[in-house]
Amino acid sequence: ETFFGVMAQRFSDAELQDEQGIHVEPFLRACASIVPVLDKLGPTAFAPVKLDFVGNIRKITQKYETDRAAFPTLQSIVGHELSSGTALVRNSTTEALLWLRRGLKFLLELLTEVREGQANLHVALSNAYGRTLRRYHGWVVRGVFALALRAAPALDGFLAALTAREGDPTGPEFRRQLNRDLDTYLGAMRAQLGALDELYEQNQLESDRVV
Ligand code: 6S8
Repeated sequence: ETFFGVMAQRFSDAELQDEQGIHVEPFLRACASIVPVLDKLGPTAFAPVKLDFVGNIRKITQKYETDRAAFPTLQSIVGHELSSGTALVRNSTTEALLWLRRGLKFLLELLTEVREGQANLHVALSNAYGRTLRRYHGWVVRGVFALALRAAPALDGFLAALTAREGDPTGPEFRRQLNRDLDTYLGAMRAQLGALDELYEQNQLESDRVV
């Protein structure tokens, strides 16, 4: 059994609602469910990555909790900030979601590389990074990525972190199950990120500012 079989909440459990609204709670739970794998892979080496990722989940949660009824979907939160003119201010929820979304795109690309058979995790990580986060990072943050890359395990270690229990086999049967789980997981993730892309493009919330 793979991690995807036992994780608390998957993107595939947070189905897209009418008019492509993404419900806040299942989406944020699906994001939070990724964190245990990061902890398993390297609590120290990936601490900055985790801090950033969890920080953005927390920022969106806090906004959501100010008025759950008014904010059923991510779109409703961004829409509210757009109409009050606060979407583009520093530390807005729209900004937190922008970065959360970028991190998820990185993960989507990484897992897609693995699903498609990339046997070298470092290559998969570099490819995913080059296609997603790298363009938004200045040299300091690129250095943080380089350090994370050095701390990353080989593919076997990564796959071991994706087993549900200690001692699960990483043989062909596990791999087949993992591929099936990834197809479901990545399909749902791609759909939700696509809906968020649309939200950000339509409202010109995309930014190419480098951090
Ligand atoms: C901007 C920026 N955030 C921040 O400055 C950067 C932080 C450090 C990121 C380094 C990049 C490293 C990525 C490599 C990951 C390697 C994993 C290795 C696994 C083997 C923004 O920050 C704030 O977010 C925003 O709130 C606001 O304050 O300007 C704004 C103001 O600044 C980023 O670039 C976002 C980086 C997010 C990376 C998240 C990746 C986590 C996802 C998954 C990792 C792998 C998990 C394992 C598989 C799980 C299977 C289910």
